[in-house]
Amino acid sequence: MYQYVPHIFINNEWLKSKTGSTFETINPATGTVITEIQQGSKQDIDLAVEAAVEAFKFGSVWRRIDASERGRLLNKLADLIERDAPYIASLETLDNGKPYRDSYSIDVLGSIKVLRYMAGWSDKNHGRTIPMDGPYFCYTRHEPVGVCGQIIPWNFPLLMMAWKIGPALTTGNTVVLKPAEQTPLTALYVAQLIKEAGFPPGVVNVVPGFGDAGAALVENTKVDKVAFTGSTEVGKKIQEASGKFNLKRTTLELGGKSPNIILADVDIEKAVEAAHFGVFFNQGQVCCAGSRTFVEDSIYDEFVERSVERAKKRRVGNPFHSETEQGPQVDETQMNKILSLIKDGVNDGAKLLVGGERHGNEGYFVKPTVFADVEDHHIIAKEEIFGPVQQLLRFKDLDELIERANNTNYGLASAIFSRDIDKINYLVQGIKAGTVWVNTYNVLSPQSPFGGYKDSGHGREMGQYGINQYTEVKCVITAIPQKNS
Ligand code: TXE
Repeated sequence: MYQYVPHIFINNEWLKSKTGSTFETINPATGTVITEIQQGSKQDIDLAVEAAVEAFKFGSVWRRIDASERGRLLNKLADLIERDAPYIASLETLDNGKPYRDSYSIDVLGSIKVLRYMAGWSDKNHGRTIPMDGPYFCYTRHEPVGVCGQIIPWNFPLLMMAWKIGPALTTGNTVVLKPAEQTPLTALYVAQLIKEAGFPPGVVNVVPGFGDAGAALVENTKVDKVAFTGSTEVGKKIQEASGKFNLKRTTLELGGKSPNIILADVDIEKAVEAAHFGVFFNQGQVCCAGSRTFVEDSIYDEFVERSVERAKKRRVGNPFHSETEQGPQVDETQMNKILSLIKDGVNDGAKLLVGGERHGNEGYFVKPTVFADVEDHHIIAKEEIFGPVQQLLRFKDLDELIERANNTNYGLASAIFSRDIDKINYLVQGIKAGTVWVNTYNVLSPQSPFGGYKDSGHGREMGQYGINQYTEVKCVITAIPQKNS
C-alpha cells in the first residue's frame, strides 16, 4: 500500500530535484529528523507548471472528461484517504506534532468531507441563459481558470491541501501545489493516492520546497491563479508578484487577531471552556484563533480565575498519547517566536498568570499561557502569536468595544458569547470579519465560506463561494433569426 517516496511528484511520477538538493523534515515532539525530502526549486516548479499546462490543453483527456467523472475521481480520492486514515493521521502527527486524535478526527476526516462536498459540485456548477435585449441567444459557461498554483502552510497540512485541490479539481483546473517546508509528508502521500484514484498525469503536481519555490510558482506566467494560505507578510508579496508578471487571480487566506467577545449574561463555565478551545486548539496555531478575548467588566475577575484554572489542567505531551490535548509547536522558529512575544507581554505590563515558558527540554513545547490586564496597545494584543497564549482584555461599553475589536489590520474571524439577541445582532453588524461565531468557536464546514476582511486576505474558500473562485464566467452571445419570448 505504501509506495510513495519523498520526491517531487510531476506527471504522476516521482522525480529527484533538478539541483540535487534535499531538506530534512523534523519531528517537532523530539527534534529528530524523520526523513530527507527532495527540495524543489524554480526548475522543478517550471517543469511542474509545464505538466499542468499540458494537462489543461484544449482537447486534453482532462478537458474532455465528463464533469461527473471529475466528481467520481474526487470521491475515489476521498475513499482512498479513508482507507488509509490511521496511517495518514500518524504521518500528520509525526510531521506536525498535533495530537493524533485531532489529526484523525479533524484533519483526516475533515479532508474527506471537503473532498466529497466538492465532488458533489462537479456537475452542478452550471451557467445561465440570459434574456438579453435584441435578437440574440445569450448564455454563460463556468469555465476552469486554468493552471492553479497552490501554496499551503504547516498548521493544517492535509486539510489545507483538501481545501485547495477540492474546488480546483471539481471545476476542471490543473494544479501545482507546494506544501510547507515544515510538513511535506501528508501532501506527498496523498499525491500517491491521486495517481491511484486515476487522475490523468499532470492534473495534480506536488513540489515540496521553501519560499523560493513558492515565489517561482507565483512568478511563472503560465500560472493563471494563485491560492495561498500563510502569513500576511508573504500574502502581500504574492499579491504584488501576481500582478507583476501576468495578472493572476489570487485568493489569499492570511493571519488574524480575532476578537472573542464575552458578555456578562453568559453561562460562565461554558464560555470559559469555549474561549479556552478558541485560542488553544491546535497548539494555538490557527489563523482564526480567538487571540483577543474581551470580557465584560462585571465578570472579568471570575473569568480570569477560571481561565487560569483551565489552562493549568491542559494536558501537554506526547501527541501520540490519547489523553494529550496539546503537542509541540511545529518547529523551533515558531517556539522561539512565541516565547519572545510572551516576553513582550511581560515587558508591556500585562499580567502573566500561568505558563510563559518552554515545557520540558526536548521538542518544541510551550506551556499553556494566560495573560490578564492586557491592553489594546500591548504587542501581544496586536501581533499574531500563533501559539498557546491567551490574552484577556476588559471592556465596559458596547460601542467602545466595537471600535476596539475592529482596531486591527486583520479581519478574519470573531465570536460573541451572550444570551441577549439584541446585543448579539448589534455586534454582528459592527464587527469587520469574514466569520462571526455566536455562542461557539472554531466551527468550520465544507458548506460554509471562510475568508477574511482587510489584511486577513481576500476571496472565500469552501461552499459555493469557494467554488466560484475557481471558474471564469464566459458569456456567449449568438445572433438568432428572430426573437420570441
Ligand atoms: O509563514 P509563510 P511561516 C502566520 C503565523 C506564523 C507566521 C510565519 O503568524 O507565525 O505566519 O509562518 C511559503 N512566495 N501563519 O513563516 O512564510 C512557505 O514556503 C511564495 C498564518 O511558516 O507565510 C509556505 O509554504 N511562497 C497562517 C507558505 O508560504 C512563500 C499559517 C506559508 O509560509 C514565500 C501559517 C514567497 N516569497 C503561518 N515565502 C494561516 N493563515 O493559517 C514563503 N512561502
